[in-house]
Amino acid sequence: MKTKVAIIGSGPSGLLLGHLLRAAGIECIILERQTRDYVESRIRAGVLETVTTDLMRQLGVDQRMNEEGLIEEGFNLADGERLIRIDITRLTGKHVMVYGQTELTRDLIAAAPDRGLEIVFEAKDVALHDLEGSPSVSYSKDGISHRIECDFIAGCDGFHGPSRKAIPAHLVREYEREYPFGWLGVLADVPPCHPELIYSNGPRGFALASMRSATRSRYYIQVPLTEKVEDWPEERLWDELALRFDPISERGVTRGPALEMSIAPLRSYVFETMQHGRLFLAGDSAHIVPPTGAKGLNLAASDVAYLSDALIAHYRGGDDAGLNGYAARALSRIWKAERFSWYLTKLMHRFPEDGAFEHRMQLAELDYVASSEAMQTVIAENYVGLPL
Ligand code: RFL
Ligand code: PHB
Repeated sequence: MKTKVAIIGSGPSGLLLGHLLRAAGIECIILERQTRDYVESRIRAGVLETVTTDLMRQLGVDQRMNEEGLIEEGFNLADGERLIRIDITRLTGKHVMVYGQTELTRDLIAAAPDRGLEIVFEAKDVALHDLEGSPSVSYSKDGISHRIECDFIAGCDGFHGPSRKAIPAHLVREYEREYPFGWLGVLADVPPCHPELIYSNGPRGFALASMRSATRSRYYIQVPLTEKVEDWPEERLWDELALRFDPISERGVTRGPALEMSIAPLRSYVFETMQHGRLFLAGDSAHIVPPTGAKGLNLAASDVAYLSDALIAHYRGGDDAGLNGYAARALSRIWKAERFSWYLTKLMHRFPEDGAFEHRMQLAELDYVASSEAMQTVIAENYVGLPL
């Protein structure tokens, strides 16, 4: 088999890239290790920047998003006692949208056949070959081996995929920070406790009240890395959420059966070697942010906006400036989103190594944010997403 661009991974980065290339008439194919069902039911991000919603609109796959997505004109930071509202729209003229990554993924997969975008699910043993010469990707499906020869490989296979690992170790420049806690998340069909998101740094630690719709809530709390989902019977989690959000939210926490509960570790990571020969990395394969800034999916979208521009320029007129400059262009936005996610993580969580002084610093900073429009503007313009 032959194609122009072999894309590994059908998360948001691979799917958006595939659609952008197909819309420009460029042949490509997506290889995905998991089943379609698995990919479509993975619960992850919830907040989309304009960068991401604009791509969905440009691709004409925005109908359900326009109908069901919630426009968020502000969000709240809380210091345990009070809400500090960040009025995104007044401060930046923009807004974000609550629309689940799960829904976005479903929309992109559903639209693929009509747009001539082939996705091979359950592609096993994906391996990359000859990145500096004539690249190809091999895989097996139902016990049969396949090889796809291509011009370029897009590594959109997330943090654990094979693409990043195919880059020779001596070329690698990477930066990492792990955090000593994770987020325990719960999704339930109950109305959210508050009309807008609340990120809270209260006496019992960090918690986030988010949502997917007017009838579906998503909550998270900070937990030590040693804890497991089994340590958290549903009632224990609802009790904890009620303690944190009942005093500060409009309606208080409504309980309901959990549709999903999971623990995600928090990490900051940048793999600066985003290009090697004819391999280009995009999304979580090249960088991870802690979820506090709601940036991960949106960075995946901005990476593929740059990468699709560069590939289209290559095929239209042989102009390779975009491909040569891809990593530098993407990294300039990635590092700023890394900074913001790290900053908000530091401001809103209890770090086991921190004492009473550091907590006072957090409270003083939150008090400063509450009183300073300049600080609120800085937070709003980063949260809403920096321009492409
Ligand atoms: P993905 O989504 O991980 O997709 C990678 C795909 O590659 C496949 N794959 C392989 N395919 C073939 N062969 C192999 N060997 C393969 N190995 C892996 C995988 O099966 C998968 O389908 O990466 P992508 O596309 O770069 O997208 C990144 C986003 O998914 C991620 O950044 C966000 O979910 C992060 N994130 C959030 N981002 C936001 O912008 N806003 C948020 O509100 C937000 N909240 C979150 C989050 C992530 C979370 N978790 C669980 C990590 C909340 C949570 C709890
Ligand atoms: C979510 O709704 O899953 C969500 C929202 C905001 C974040 C992270 C996750 O910062």
